Amino acid sequence: MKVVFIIPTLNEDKGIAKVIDHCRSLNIRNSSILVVDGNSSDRTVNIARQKNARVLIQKGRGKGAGLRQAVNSLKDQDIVVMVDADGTYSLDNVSKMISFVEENNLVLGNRIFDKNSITLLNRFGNCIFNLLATILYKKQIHDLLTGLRVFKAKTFKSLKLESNGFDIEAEMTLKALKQGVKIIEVPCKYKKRLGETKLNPLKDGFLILKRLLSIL
Ligand SMILES: Nc1nc2c(ncn2[C@@H]2O[C@H](COP(=O)(O)OP(=O)(O)O)[C@@H](O)[C@H]2O)c(=O)[nH]1
Ligand SMILES: [Mg+2]
Repeated sequence: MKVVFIIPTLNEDKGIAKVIDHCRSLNIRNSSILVVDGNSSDRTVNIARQKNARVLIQKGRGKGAGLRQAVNSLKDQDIVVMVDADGTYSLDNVSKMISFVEENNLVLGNRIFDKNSITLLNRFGNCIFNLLATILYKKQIHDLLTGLRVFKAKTFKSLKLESNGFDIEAEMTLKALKQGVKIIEVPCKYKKRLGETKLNPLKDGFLILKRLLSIL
């Protein structure tokens, strides 16, 4: 089976080279790298191409729209490793995560935050969303919004996701819970990001909340 690392980017010229190198250093058999770019105005796309990654320029903007476009371009059997381009996620457990994907169709990286890797506001938001999801869906999820995940393209497509923005992770986790997709969480270290965040805690927090309530 083929493994595809999908890396969504928007102006990530500080982190993209490091993340591509990190993915390659895992030496996963039959793997390739697909960068899906939301029309960056910096050198992200040039760097990704120099590093011999395949680059897909998405139509329009938004992490969710970009990821959906990227996964929809794959074959159903392909295994996707989804990871951000900002150097935050440790990939130490990715081989293990891939080995779990036959039994558990959605494998989530459960973030263990380094000091200063996340703002207090974001940490608070994460806690509230995890708590809400646990209460509403009656299954404990420790990290609903994690950006490191492994799944088959087929599973992703079956969820019929609609999010265009940073609500994509919430939608994916909650629809998987609702549809009885087996989920497993694997710990992953989370470091301070390279470059600047694209997430607006209040605007995107509200979008995520709206998404969470719409799936109930
Ligand atoms: N393709 C694509 N990727 C995006 C877009 N917006 C953000 N991203 C990427 O999504 C990932 C997560 O964004 P980030 O700013 O790190 O959000 P945070 O991790 O929640 O703080 C990063 O790799 C971004 O470059 C977009 O419009 N299109
Ligand atoms: Mg990030």
